[in-house]
Amino acid sequence: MSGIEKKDLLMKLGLEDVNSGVFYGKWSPIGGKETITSYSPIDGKPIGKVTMATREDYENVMNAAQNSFERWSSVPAPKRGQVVRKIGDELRKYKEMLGKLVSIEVGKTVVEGCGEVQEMIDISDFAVGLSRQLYGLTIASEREAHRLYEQWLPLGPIGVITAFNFPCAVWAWNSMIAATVGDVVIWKPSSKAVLTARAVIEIVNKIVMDLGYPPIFFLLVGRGDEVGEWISSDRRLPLISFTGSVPTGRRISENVAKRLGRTILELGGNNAAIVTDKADMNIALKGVTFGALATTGQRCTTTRRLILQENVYDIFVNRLKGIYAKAKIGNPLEEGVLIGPLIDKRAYEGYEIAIEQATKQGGRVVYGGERVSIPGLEEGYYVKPTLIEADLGMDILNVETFAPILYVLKYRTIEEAIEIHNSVPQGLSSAIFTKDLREMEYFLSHKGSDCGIANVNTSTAGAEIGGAFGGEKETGGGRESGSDAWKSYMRRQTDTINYGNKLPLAQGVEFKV
Ligand code: UN1
Repeated sequence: MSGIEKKDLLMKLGLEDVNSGVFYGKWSPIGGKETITSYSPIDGKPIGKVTMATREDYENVMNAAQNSFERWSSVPAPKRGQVVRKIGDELRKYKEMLGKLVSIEVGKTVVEGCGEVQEMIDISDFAVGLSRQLYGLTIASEREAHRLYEQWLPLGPIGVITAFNFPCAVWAWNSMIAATVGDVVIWKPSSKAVLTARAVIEIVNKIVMDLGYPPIFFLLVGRGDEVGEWISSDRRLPLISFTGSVPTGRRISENVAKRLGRTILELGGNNAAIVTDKADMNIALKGVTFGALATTGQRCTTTRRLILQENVYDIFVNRLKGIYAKAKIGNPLEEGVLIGPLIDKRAYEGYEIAIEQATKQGGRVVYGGERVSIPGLEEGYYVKPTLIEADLGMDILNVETFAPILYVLKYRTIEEAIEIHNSVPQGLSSAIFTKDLREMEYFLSHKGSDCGIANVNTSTAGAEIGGAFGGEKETGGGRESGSDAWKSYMRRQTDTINYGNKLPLAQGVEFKV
């Protein structure tokens, strides 16, 4: 993409040289504030600047959010759904532009960038339907002339902290559901994806406010150790949804727990695919390649470990090497490119360190392991996707490295495969490739995968929005997106109504006064 085209796109999305990074119904003035520069990982060049929130900005956002919540939570849910429907329509119009911006700002391919915006559209559609399905149970009461039921009520302003790798989809998973159930959302995006966040906030609030509603999506750009701390420690935010690393998630969770608030945590994944000797090899190869290489190995759902049955081990590794050799590395804005750059220098260092440690621990690099120089894009951190034959017990197997490194392990029996599979501290996504019913069902049974997501004959990556998304163990236990994840964004109230003319007590207790 030429410089002019890039400039054009940024202008169309209202992204000038320096923008405000704080929205509380209007953009906070930018004068004299510290800024965060957004660099494109494609060529390492700056693409724009956004101001960081001051403490005063923060209070402005909190006050505006509380006022908006008062009004928004009183709007009937199906009407809120209609607003979300219009947001989905607007996002459809912006799909290409936003997708391209995502590509420029975080380096994923344009196809994947547009896929991410599609994910925002999908969750909007889901939320519209949900707006007419916020139901509670009615339960038989043990007391005569009593009705017992539960209802779900809006929770309050909530905080959403997102990572760079899905700079708008994960926000939408949270925000479209939260808005539908009557909450308002304060967003702290990753410092590496501030332009995308700004563009999204502008697009969605315009719809809301043009329809005569108060702003419901707020933005607070800033450093994690500052804004992240403010948000997580603030009692005015009953729920914090955090996507990111395990160490940061632990800190956020401790802050929220100290004030007995709620969290939805989507932390590290260390996902494995098991390929058995009964797999359809072509499907397995495609599924593993997509899982390991999409978003240059920087998805929470990336396949990081490949567990191969010994009879198919050699052939599978050889064929995978062939596919890796053909996968085009380069400018993600160009058609045909599958592997874009890593997000930054630190990510590249992480890639180098992991390979060094794996080698020290006995791993054998059988493909990749090095940086690639792309003509004209020398400042970008492009790397070869990497295959490392590993042995059980290597410490590095427990570590999530956000890079396209795939550790390959060998097994004999399906029980052994599951043991290897479940031996890591994280528990987000998992996959088995097999045509065998017994293997499949074993993998999906309580003795099988210990992850929040378990797939058969498809990749660990690329979940649809309709299911609940999240994982177990160090992944944090949160669930976002579809299914009944909406319940986390509401407060449940159990109600007992006595419509009789006596006061019978539960458990048959007699209280003689
Ligand atoms: C993430 O990496 O945080 O399942 C989210 C997937 C995408 C979402 C990933 N739909 O790979």
